[in-house]
Parts: sequence; C-alpha cells; structure tokens
Amino acid sequence: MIRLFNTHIIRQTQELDGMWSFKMEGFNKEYQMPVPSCWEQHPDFLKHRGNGAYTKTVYVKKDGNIRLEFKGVSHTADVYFDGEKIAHHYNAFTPFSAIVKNVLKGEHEIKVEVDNTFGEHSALHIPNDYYTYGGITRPVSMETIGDMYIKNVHFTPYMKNGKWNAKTEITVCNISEKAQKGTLKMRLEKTTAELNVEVDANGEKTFLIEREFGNVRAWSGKEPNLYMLHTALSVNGKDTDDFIERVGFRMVEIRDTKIYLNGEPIYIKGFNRHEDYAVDGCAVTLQHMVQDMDLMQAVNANAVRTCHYPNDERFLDLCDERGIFVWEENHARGLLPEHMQNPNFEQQCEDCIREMIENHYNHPSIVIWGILNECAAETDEGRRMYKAQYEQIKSMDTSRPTTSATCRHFTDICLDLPDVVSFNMYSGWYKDCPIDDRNNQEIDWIRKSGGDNKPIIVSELGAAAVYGYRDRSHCKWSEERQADIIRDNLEVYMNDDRICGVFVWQFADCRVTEDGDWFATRARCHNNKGVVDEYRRPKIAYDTIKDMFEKYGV
Ligand code: ADA
Repeated sequence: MIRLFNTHIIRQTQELDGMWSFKMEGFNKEYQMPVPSCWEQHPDFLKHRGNGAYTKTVYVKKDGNIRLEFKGVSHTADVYFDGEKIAHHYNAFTPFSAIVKNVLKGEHEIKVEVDNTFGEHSALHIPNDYYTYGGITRPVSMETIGDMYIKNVHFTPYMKNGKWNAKTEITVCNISEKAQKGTLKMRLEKTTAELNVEVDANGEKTFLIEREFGNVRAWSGKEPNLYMLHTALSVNGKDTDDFIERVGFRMVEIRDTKIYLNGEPIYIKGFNRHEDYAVDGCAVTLQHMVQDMDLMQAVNANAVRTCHYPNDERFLDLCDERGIFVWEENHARGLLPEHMQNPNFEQQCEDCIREMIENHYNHPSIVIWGILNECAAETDEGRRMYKAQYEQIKSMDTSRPTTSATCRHFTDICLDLPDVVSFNMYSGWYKDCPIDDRNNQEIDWIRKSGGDNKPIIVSELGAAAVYGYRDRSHCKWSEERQADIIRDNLEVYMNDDRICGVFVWQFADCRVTEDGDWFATRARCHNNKGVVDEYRRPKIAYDTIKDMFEKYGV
C-alpha cells in the first residue's frame, strides 16, 4: 500500500508490490527480488554498489493512458515501458511518476534500472553517516488515467473570524492534443464546490477553491482530527478521475521566540529518526514504522525529525493520525564546500525540495521545513545556496516556518535567513564541556548573529552506546554513560525557556557507509547513538528519556 488511506475510487489503480525479476550488472544470475526492498538483504549484495535491473510483466486491463508512480528508488532510476525510456529520477527519498499514452489492453513490460553508486552524478547520496542502499525501496503503483487527470491537490487551512477556512488548489493536467473541458468537484464533510474547467492541449492548470468549513475540529498533537478531502473530475457528465487527500485544520505561526499551533505555543520533544531498520535497510515496512511510532510515543515524544531526507508518506500518514509534529527536511547531511560545488548539487537539491513539498504539502503533522543539515553555512557560496533554498520553500509554501540544523558554531553566516534557528550540540560526548555554559555561549552568539528574537530548537543532542554493553563505571560507550549524557543535556535544554524544542540524536542505531570519512571508523559500521539498537531493543537511555519527557516539556 502506498498510503494509509485510499487516494482513488474512480481512478483504477493497481499496486505493483511483489516479486520482480532482477539482474545485477556483473552477476550472471537472474534473481527474484521483492519490491519494495533493498538488494542488500540478499546474501549476494550485502554491501553492493552497482547497477541492478528490475523487470515485471503487467497486464493493462483496457486501452488507455497509464501512470506509474514510484514512491522511492535508491538512488537513481531509469524506467522503461516495453523497452522505451519513460522516466529518469535521482534521489531515493522523493516520489516520481511517468505517463505512457495510448497503451493497448494486454501484457506489457516495466523495467527499472537502479544505480546506487557514488560519484559526481550523485551530489546528495555520498559516503555518509547513514547508508545509501540500492533498490526499489518504496511502493510502486500503476494507474489508468483519461486525457485529463488531477495531478495534485494542495489544501491550506486558515482561521478567519473564528471560523476554519481553507484554500484548495487543484492542478488538472491535459495530456491530449486538444483543449479539454470538464467539471471539477470538491467535497469535505458537508462542504462542497463545483466549477467548470478548461485546460489547454498538453497543458496543466491550477484551480483555486476557497471555502469556509463549519463544524470541523482542529488538528493538534492531542486531538489529531483528520478529514477526507474528495476531489473529482467529470467530462460530459461522466466521472473520469478523482484524487482523495486526508487533511487537518491547523495553523503554524512564529511569534517572538515560540512556535504556535492554532494560537497556542507548542514545545517540541522528540527524536531524529533515520529510515533504517536492521533487516529492512531503508525499505522500512509499515509494521516496523508502527513499531517505531509506538516506541517513540511510549516515552512521551511528540515530534520526529526526518533526518536527513524526506520520508515515506506512510510514516507521515502515521504522524498525522497520531498528532506527532514533524520536521521534514531535504536530503543533505554534512556537505562541505567541495560537496556543494558538485555541478549537480544545486539542481538535485532544488528537485528534492520541489518533490518534497509538492507531495507532502497536505500532511498537517509537518510543522516545519528544514534544509541542509550541517552544510557549509559559514561560507559566502554556501549562504547563496541556503538563501536560494529558503526562497524556494517560501515560493511553494508560506504556511510553514523554515529552519536548518547548524554545527558551524560561532561561524555560521546564515542565521538571519530561517524562521527558526536550530543547532546540533554534543556536549559531554564530542566535547567534555559544561553543558549549561556551552548552551549559554551558543544562544548568546545566535542572538547576536542573525537569530535575535527567533525560536530556537536543539536539533541534535546525544551520545553513543553499544547495545548490551553495561559498565558500572559508566565509562564511554556504556549504556549507562549514554543515559547520563542524555539526561544531563535534557536537564539543561528542557529547563531553558529560550529553547522551544529538542530532538535527541538518535532514535535507533543505523548503518553507515564504510568507505569514507571519519564515520567509517564507527564501531559495527553503525552510528550507535540510538536509544534503541537497529532491532529496536531499548538501551538504558530509552527509559531515561521517558522520565525526562514526562517531567518536562508538557
Ligand atoms: C551530526 C549529524 C548527524 C550524525 C551526528 C553524529 O550532528 O547531523 O547526522 O552524524 O552528527 O552522530 O555525530
């Protein structure tokens, strides 16, 4: 399943999860590979970087146009339909689609060539402190569409005169050679709208419907009320397409040093979570997503940061349903000036931000957009790129604040650009220093360096421990020491009213890339700062956080 609810009733859809034929370049064997999955789960490809080809024969039930939707291919996909190339996409963490017109009823072949190699072609997937897997790692679906179809729906709720209102922007595409007319219908609960539409040949057009919605209840962390937003297209009185979204009525605002949700200040307390599970790799199953959510909520977390890339929409659906605040960010981690100079870098970032916002816009749980975790914010060239990315976000969405997690302490020249200033700090782990002194130095500097009167989030704090390593001396790498450091950090940050949120680094241990930088020396080739290990076995720190999140930040 590609979402936790049905996005189409009229549009015929077929999910292509299941077994695909697979061949890996350089291997003379044909495999059967499950989709979605990572090829690293197969004993022949445990840490393979290369090019693999997936093929599947599909049956198209009637003549017409088909639309293939890929929720995630890691990290580059070239898609062929009956041997003809129909799509190219870079980045494992954002969805993409492809349309094939005038397909005849019957059997057809879909082939997906997948590349997870590193090199200049890949500016964002590089050797890093997380692992770039290979494969069709998120769900795939095939749809039949008419000459006109609903491409997407963006729902922007706002309060006016004490009543919930919303802008609904419906983008309709016409893939035929002549102008098309039709009727667009919208319904949410008892509120409906209808308008006649016309779209030029091979064009697309966005139609705006603005309505007041009586008798709806707000979405909040404690009461995550959700509503089904039905949009449909009819031509000559016949329903030809539909697009169903699930939305929530909530407003996010920044006032002085606080983040407000529906007029009330919120305190964010949660985890950084990589999409990585021991046996799944990055193709985390719904069952394991739910387990992660249950474990985070069991320790009173109310937020998650999708470090360091856009997440699977099913996880975001879970956050919507459970009232979990989400900081979602574009794909970038620790990129130095030389990485940001890669000729593909700016376009690959721009594509990722566009696809992230276009596809995830309606999730009420996403309360902030992030960019460029710990990238070169201390350089003029870096500032130019930060500025461009913040501007791109605001050009697509003015309803959410922006931020970026910095580690360029005392040198960052971009703090005037985001709405919220966030910093990563490992006092007690990477630096043995008094946490409160270091915190005061950081915030004093932020206030003088562009971050005056802005909300502040501690986007990363933490320490490492190897699961099962206990030592009464509380020495480094013991579970006891990790718990001590996290407790001491939270004691400072959660008692500082200049700070409106904390994200512990990190929820679960995750695999890292062996061939690379300093992180290649990590024990077990894992980032061991999880409060649970990669199998979700809790360390001592897990219960420490439960105590701290219960005690503070309610
Ligand atoms: C950085 C980075 C994280 C992780 C962390 C660590 O803050 O943002 O991705 O690498 O350090 O574990 O050192």
